Amino acid sequence: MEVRILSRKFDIADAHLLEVAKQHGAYATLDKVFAMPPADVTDEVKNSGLRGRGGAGFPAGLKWSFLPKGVDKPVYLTVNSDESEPATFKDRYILTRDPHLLIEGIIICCYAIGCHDCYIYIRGEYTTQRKALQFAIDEAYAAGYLGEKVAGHDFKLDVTVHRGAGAYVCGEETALLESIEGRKGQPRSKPPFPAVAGLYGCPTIINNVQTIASLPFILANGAAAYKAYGTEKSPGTHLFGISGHVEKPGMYELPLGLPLLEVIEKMAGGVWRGRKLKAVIPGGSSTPVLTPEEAATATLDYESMAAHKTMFGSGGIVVLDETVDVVELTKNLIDFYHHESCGQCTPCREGLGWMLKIVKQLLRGEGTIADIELLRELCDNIEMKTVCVLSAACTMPVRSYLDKFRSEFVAYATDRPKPEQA
Ligand code: L3W
Repeated sequence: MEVRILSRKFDIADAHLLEVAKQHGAYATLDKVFAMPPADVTDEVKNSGLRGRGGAGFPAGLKWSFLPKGVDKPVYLTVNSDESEPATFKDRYILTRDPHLLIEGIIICCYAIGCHDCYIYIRGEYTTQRKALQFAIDEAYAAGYLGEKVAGHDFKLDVTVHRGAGAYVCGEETALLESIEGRKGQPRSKPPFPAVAGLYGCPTIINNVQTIASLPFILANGAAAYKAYGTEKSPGTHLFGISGHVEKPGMYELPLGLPLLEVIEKMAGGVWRGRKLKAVIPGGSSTPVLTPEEAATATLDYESMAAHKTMFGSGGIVVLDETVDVVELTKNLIDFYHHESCGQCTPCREGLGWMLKIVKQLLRGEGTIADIELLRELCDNIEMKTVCVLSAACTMPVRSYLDKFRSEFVAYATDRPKPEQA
């Protein structure tokens, strides 16, 4: 099932070092790329159908083409390396095991969009990853792949790593820009989209690490070679992180479109300890949960996940076995998003705290059926009433837990002994 495009060098010893990476083809596409007009590079990416790998799946080449023409302002590339979505751990493999793949992708993107200053925004907790990345950047400067003349071509490019300080919301693209500019990471209203007015008010492309790391293969082998993997609307490969109650949790690069349960079974060894499957979170904590029946018909691509009323997300699959208490899980989830709310919008700041109180009340045996209804109502009233999607990233999965595992919430509101009876 596995395909090695992004992960080709992951198991090669010392592939994070320039010398070893070059022996295995790093930077080999650059001469070809610099011989192409920048617009042709964008077209190749457009034709490949590559979609943004941060969670939203927006077509990468299309995003680049939103950059305004003839504006007398610098264009920036910002690589979103914040990777804070719970259960998501794909980009850190690239950052530590093949950082030169990312740098090569950055050069390709910057050439295509006419950018001479790239910022990589990396989450503060990624200490090892930042060191590996900075080491690779320093090596790339020393070898002439970054700096005044990239790989000997008449193209200047500087790359700067900017560390976050541990806020989940800074993975949201406009909060990320605020943070780079030195302000508190609070999302901006969109439009204008960053492609029009982003970093320091200038046109800015923001792409995820994995999106950018996919570019060397596409430019080396052509859009058709990339489209040979995956499905028509979800082409290519993705790094899937499978965690939770499986025998072999880990990172697997797979073409999109494979059956979800087959992947869990064949790659991750199935549900651990011979237990039964209770549910699957398909793409990071923000994505609505799938029951075993739904998971049985879902495939790992954007369209199938949308058809199952969830999202493909960030490729972070979490398998939950029969022992999971869904009400406890819901509490953990709300607790996380409530803690990470930037506080800018009242429905998110106050509403998530309210939701947390209700679930805690249920767990203490002090909740009622009316509280369950209220929780559901709050989800509807908070979602899409805020500047960014952080609140929806909480309410969408919570609604799915409430709707699909209602009996567990009801049990806490009725069957369980109240504390004084216990
Ligand atoms: C120009 C237009 N640009 C859209 C751009 C926009 C952005 C991209 C996608 O949230 C999701 C979220 C999380 N002109 C444009 C345009 N764009 N229309 O396209 O935009 P959007 O708004 O659909 O999504 P988003 O705000 O980027 C991302 C979900 O991902 N998620 C989060 C994962 C988090 C990680 C992590 O920690 N690394 O992966 C997981 O499911 O809930 O729905 O660039 O500017 N007309």
